[in-house]
Amino acid sequence: MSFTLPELPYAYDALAPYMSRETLEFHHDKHHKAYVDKGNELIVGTGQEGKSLEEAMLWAHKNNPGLFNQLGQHFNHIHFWHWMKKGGGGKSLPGALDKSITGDLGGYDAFRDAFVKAGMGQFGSGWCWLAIDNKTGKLEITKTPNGENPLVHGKTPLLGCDVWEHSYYIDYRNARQKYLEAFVDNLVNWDYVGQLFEKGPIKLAA
Ligand code: MN3
Repeated sequence: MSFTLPELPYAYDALAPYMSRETLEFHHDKHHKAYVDKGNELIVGTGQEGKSLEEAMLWAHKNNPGLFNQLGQHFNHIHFWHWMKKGGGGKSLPGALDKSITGDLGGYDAFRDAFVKAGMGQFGSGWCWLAIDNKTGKLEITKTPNGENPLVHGKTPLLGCDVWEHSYYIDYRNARQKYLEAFVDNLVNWDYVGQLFEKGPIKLAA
């Protein structure tokens, strides 16, 4: 079984003006597609064909960095499209998630501040995250370089923002902070984040 590029869960112009049709056309149709195509090419002969994306990704993280770059980014982008919606963002969090954000992170405003700071603090390409630490069960804000994600560090991603320049340069040029603020304030699909929170930690055999 090979990996496939999922359709966007909304129209290309649905997220405008916060994320334009042009950005989504390049980001989904070119960048995400390239991760899928290259991942399918590099996985041949590794023994990981037919494994789930998460299992193959975790294997590649330890054994095959070139393949990991592609599979990590495929995993991240599958979720990234669902982490946004038209009319999203702001404080409309599901109750249980809101409670944990208050308990573990000090409330929504502290979350917003830490999430934007993590995205700004990631030098070069990467991602910033809201994740569950699988060991403690607590929420935390993290950042990762390139195609890495919290899963390879024993954590479960609930929300991630892509801070590769291809995600914001068309709409925001070099203003990464404006992009991060627009993502949190106007795009986050809290319903999807809440669903992942309810599912709880993803635990994979190492
Ligand atoms: Mn990207």
